[in-house]
Amino acid sequence: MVGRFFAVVVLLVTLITAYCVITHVWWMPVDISVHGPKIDQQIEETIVVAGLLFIAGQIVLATFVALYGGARAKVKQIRGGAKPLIIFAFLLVGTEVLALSFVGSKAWGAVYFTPPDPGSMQIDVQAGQFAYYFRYPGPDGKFGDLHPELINEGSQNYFGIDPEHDPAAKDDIVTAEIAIPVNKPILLTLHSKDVGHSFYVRELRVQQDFVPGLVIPIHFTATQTGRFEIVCTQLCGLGHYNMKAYLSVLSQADFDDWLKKQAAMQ
Ligand SMILES: [Cu+2]
Repeated sequence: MVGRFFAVVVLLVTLITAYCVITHVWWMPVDISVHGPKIDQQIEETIVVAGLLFIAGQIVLATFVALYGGARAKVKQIRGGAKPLIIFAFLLVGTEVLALSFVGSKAWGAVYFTPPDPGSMQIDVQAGQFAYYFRYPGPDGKFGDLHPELINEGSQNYFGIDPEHDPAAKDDIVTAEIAIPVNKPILLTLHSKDVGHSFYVRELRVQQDFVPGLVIPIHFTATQTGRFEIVCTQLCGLGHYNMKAYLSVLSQADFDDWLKKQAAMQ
């Protein structure tokens, strides 16, 4: 009796879970990137494969529990031990993971093994406990050199640039929010001034860690205008929960206006 009751519970949990996944009750937000559809397709495929195995596993569990569970349960040694079963499971799961990695490498390669478009707009990003700062090269199109020893929150020199001695740094535009033109390839170069952080924009399907001491490039093209949240997804200290910024995807004209206003505020 207990066994059958538990089997029904297992099947109900399976049905409700499958329903929520299939009807996308909790699902990803809309994708606004050029590379995103490949990632979404990969996630769908992974969920289908994992979901079918999950359902099959739950049905087997429910069957065994209905047949042998409850008061009739007896501990019985499988003849010859469970070794063959474990080897079989090991090979099955191993093959599945390998197959998914192989298929998924296409989506991964589209993000990481494709060089950025040569016409990309480069924006420098500095992460630090617990904020992001962004840097545009200004009218000369050149970034000033970085001198970490010059980083100073008090004088708002978040990147450690030297505008007094470095002509390329003079017109650099440093902002607390990032704006980009829609349909324009963007290349971000990520720096961290203290610990590991992360740049995560759900709608862009971009999630990349910052590592102190490294300059990490990441590129993407946004296809829709709007305002999106950037959150830090690496536990980076007490203020981690509050580490966020906003990304505005604007039309080219709006972007030009925005950048002009930011330049005037430097
Ligand atoms: Cu952080």
